[in-house]
Amino acid sequence: MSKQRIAIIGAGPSGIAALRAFQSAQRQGAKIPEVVCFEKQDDWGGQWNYNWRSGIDKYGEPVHSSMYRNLWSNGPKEALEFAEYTFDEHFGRPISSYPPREALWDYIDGRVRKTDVKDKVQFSTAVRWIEYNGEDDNFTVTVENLRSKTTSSSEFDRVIVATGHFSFPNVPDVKGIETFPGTLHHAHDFRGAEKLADKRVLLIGASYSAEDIGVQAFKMGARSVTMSYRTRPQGYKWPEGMEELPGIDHFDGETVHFINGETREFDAVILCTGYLHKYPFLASDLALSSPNNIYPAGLYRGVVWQKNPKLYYLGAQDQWFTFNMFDAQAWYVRDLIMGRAKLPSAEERAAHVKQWRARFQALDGDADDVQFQADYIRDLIEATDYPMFDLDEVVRIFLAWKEDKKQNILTYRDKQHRSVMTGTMAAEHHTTWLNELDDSLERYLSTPERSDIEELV
Ligand code: FAD
Ligand code: NA7
Repeated sequence: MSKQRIAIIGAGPSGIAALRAFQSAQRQGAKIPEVVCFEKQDDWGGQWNYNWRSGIDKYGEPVHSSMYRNLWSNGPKEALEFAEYTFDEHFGRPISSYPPREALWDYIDGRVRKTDVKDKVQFSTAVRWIEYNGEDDNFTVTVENLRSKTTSSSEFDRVIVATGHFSFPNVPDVKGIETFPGTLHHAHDFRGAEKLADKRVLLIGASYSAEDIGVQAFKMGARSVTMSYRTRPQGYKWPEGMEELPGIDHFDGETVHFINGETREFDAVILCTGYLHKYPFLASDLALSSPNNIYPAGLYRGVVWQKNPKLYYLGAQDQWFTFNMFDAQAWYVRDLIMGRAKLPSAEERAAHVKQWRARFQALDGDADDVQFQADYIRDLIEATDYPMFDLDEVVRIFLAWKEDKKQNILTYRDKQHRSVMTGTMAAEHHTTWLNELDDSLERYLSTPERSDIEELV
């Protein structure tokens, strides 16, 4: 029998998790399928692979990453740590709980840097179309090599979609917004807050992007930061100069009228209105369509496409947990593909999805959400040989993080948490987040003289 061929679409943290899962089985002596990963960027890391460009990349493709220069982890690193590659192993010493983007990219890369996993990735290669062939029960995957501008097609037995879902901006219409004379972007195109210094900034949205771009703008000296919520305010104790207002009724030039009757004038507007699940290389019967939530409909155990169980999605959920959840998903999908785990019948799968969806729909607030996602991951790990870790302790870390944010949204990143993988307590960083203006890995890992620090305070 010829080897199964597996296509992985995307080499972000989820795609790398899939590559790593197969490699791990191979290291234990198992015969693994032929795996090919297609990645449209020149390097891996997905969102963490920062791109100074916005809009269109050098190949004329939509820029994938929504990350900005000044981004630091917005959750504690202890909640995303790989169970089989720890921060201690990577950095060789304790680091702080909220590393900047470059340090996290280095960690993701470090796990697989010294292996042959990278050889399985075809970089600068965009997947254009995936067709399911009913008769042969396989998929034709058509790709374009963006460097040579050549297209080619080949057959695969299974497809793992790992293209992320924070890349295609959700851009709502707002009455009169076309009359706004200042700068107007979506968070996807935001690359750094420096140019917001002295500006009156409006952020539309009330989730992670609004919160973090808001505090970045504050840090970089924005004259004022106003965040507009649709459903409910974020409710943090904002420092002077930051405020939350309800929805927008309309724009009239630089003046914005809010639905509570208040008005403000702005120089810059950033739409922090989230992202769309969009899979332009899949027909509608294969493409996931969902709002951003932690249990999208149509996926058995959050990964198997119910309508065609040879198609899998990784990382399709809204994310409390990230890297270690992608690992758990990847290990489970690998085991299904390699016949180590049994796929239940369509009816059993549907019943399972129904049960988890019902639980998901009854969730009431953040604490419930985090616990739900922890239970979801536990269920996957129990079905695989991925190392189990103390998920309940990670839930407590998340709740402590939420509490720290409630206490002070500007200082939560200066707190330390303990790794559930190694027991190591995070180090105190040499400079507080508010005072640190250099986000480079070099600076992060350096040990500056005390006077350097004091100069910044
Ligand atoms: P992605 O990282 O999005 O990777 C998908 C990959 O697929 C990309 O490399 C892309 O180029 C490739 N791809 C897409 N389409 C194609 C195609 N047609 N053909 C070939 N390749 C394709 N998580 C945290 O844990 N902590 C944080 O602090 C944090 N901050 C974030 C901040 C921002 C602004 C955003 C947007 C996300 C943040 N996240 C954070 C969540 C982040 O999405 C995950 O950490 C992680 O990157 C998701 O991994 P992924 O592999 O599923 O998707
Ligand atoms: P999210 O978490 O999906 O949040 C989107 C926000 O945008 C949310 O507050 C929505 O309000 C709001 N939204 C959506 N549409 C509208 C309209 N039409 N008007 C006003 N407000 C709207 O996206 P984020 O970008 O914040 O975060 C995504 C990832 O990036 C996350 O993983 C981070 O780590 C970084 P709602 O509450 O639904 O009323």
